Amino acid sequence: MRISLRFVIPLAVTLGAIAYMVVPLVDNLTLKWFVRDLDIRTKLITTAVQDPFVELLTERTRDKVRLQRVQAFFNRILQDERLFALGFCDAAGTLVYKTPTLPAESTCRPPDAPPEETGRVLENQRGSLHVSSNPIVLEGKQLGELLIVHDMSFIERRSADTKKYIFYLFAAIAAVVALLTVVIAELSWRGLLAGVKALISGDRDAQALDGTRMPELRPIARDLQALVRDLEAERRSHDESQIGWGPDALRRILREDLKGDEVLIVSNREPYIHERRDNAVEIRQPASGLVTALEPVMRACSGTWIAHGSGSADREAVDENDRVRVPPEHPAYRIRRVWLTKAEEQGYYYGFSNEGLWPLCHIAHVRPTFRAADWEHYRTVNRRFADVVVDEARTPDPIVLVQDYHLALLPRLVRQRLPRATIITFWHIPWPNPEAFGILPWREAVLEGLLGSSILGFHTQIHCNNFFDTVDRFLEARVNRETFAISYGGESTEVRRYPISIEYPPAALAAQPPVDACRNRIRARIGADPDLRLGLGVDRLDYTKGILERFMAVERLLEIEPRWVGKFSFVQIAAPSRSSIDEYQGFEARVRALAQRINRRFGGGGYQPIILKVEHHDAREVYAYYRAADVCYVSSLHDGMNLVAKEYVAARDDERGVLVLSQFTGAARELSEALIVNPYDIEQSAAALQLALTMPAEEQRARMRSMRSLVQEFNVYRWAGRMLIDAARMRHRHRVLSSARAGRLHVINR
Ligand code: ADQ
Repeated sequence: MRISLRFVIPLAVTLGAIAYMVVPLVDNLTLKWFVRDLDIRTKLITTAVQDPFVELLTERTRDKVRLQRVQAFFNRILQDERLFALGFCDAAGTLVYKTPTLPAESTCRPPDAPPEETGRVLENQRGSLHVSSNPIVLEGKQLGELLIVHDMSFIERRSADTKKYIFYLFAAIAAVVALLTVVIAELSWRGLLAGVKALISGDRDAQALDGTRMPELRPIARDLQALVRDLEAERRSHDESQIGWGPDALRRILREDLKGDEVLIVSNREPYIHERRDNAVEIRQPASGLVTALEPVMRACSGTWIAHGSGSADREAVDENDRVRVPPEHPAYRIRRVWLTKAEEQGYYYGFSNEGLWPLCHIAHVRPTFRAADWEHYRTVNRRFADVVVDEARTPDPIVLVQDYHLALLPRLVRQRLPRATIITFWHIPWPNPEAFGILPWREAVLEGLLGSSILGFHTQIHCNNFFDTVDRFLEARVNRETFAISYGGESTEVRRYPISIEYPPAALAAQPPVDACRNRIRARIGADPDLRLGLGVDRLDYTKGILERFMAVERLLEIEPRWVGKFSFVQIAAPSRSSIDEYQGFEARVRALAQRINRRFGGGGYQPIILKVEHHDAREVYAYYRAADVCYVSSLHDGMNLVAKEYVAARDDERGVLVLSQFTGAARELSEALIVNPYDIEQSAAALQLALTMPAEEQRARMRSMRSLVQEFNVYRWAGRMLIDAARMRHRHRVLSSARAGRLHVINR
């Protein structure tokens, strides 16, 4: 229907135009051309008859004889079928000779009339006649004028024929034009639709191609793209909020959005460590936020986790390819272990990563140490990890999730060898401002390494912004803060905020007894009265966690509120960490000394205000402490996120307990119902502890409920899922671009 209208309308319009404009125009033109032809013909005839006619006019004879001879002469000339009549006007303007056909309207011109350039057209009952007056001259003297009258009926006949043919011709052209209009309209409509669809689908690469094919779309493309991006973002956030985020959602993304594509995780720390104790091999999970976060992802996608084999029995546990399937009880994925020498581990892990990058990125007033030898080890180990990634990859375009500051050079190394891989790097610690980062002697190399990533993630927007500022300062890169992308060396890296979280509900919560039972059990374990109010700190023993400041706040609380002496204790669970580094040994010593001093000052008779447990705990054990504590104090001096804060909230299904949280954690940006403090401000922190210990149950419940729903909604599956969804979107775009390119090459090659 649409197509037939597109055909009929242009056809009707064209035929109308022929009838009302083309035919009269053609009529007029052909008449003009024929009149001009007749003028020329007349002149030819005049020239041809001039001499014999002059002879006739001037011969000495009687008038009657001359009349007969002229009549005969005229009759001979009139044998030409187009000539209709002839006449002769003498010099005085009197008609002297004429054929009987000469119409009365063909009169002689006055003797002094200027010569005629063209003939006149006369209409009489016979039709149209062409009349022209042609001078007959003898030796420069005009004898008179020869009237030559042409019959124009043949012109009308021809004109009618011409009109007919022209009408047919134009009708045929109209039909072709109408047909072409239909085809072109259909094609360009489809093209336009395809262009708009490409824009709407958010396919920037396809848009670029269509943009070159359809330059008319370019002016609106940018606006449309911005609109589409907004709509897409809105749709994504809408969709995201609709998803019930759990292992099934991740599996669905991996299956549907990523079509079961290969996933590799690369991190320094392995999720399971095999240790030899006495004569047995023990398997333990390290106290690491990173492992806590990524283990559920790996379980969901059954991929490969590449990590440093650091356990004393790790080599015994692997197969001939250095692989081991985990978790031990229900194997769901595999670890590929990377072996390092003692010197490499020392230089790469303890040296450059933890004495260099860690203090560089955390504002905790510990000076970073940069040694050239450590840097060399760091480069060597990053290359070795890259080799293993390439070795483990079964496809040319795996999704590689690179974890943390130990592997800053890896993204570029992998990109060079697997250019089609989607590399998502997540930086778990803060990113400093350019001034702070600028002291790193190999700052450009680290930045270049990270910019090998397809996507680079941080916990907070501040860290993303600091990264943009740093790249802007030290590299010749194009930083686009509107699209959150950095272009460097012809490649693009999207820099995004992905606040990490925890599994919800946490697996370690599943077998927990009720809160009251946990309270009693924990108090019994520390040899305390069941009514003792309990504060809790859970950390790796690290100077960034603010453990000293935390103890000082407890001390200050006991000073200003002595009623808590004997009635309140603070349990610090501190997992030993990086203990071969001097700074950490010194820190542990300072923590122990401060705890002892406070205990000496306020303790006695079995009561200890600070209960310090420097040891690793099983996750279930940690959760039992969370459930038993009245207050949990997270006092980090600087922390990317801090998962302890979220774990405490998740553990409190009784909606009781108070979280005191440092403003310098990423978590403080999300858990605003916590009591937010500056841990350097001991007075304020002590006041917050006091407030927590005296907070009415209703207020505790309201705050806890709100934080729990946030952690539930924004759990670790959502953190990983958002990255995977973004990776899927990016891969889809690249596929469209590649197939468009292939199509183009195909056309060019033909
Ligand atoms: P971490 O600095 O390790 O993580 P955090 O986020 O608090 O810090 O995670 C620590 C994890 O270890 C928690 O799951 C906690 O339960 C566990 N843990 C701590 N002490 C323990 C102990 N004694 N025994 C057993 N388990 C213990 C880094 C960054 C953080 C970021 C995470 C995740 O420094 O800012 O939140 O990565 O990205």
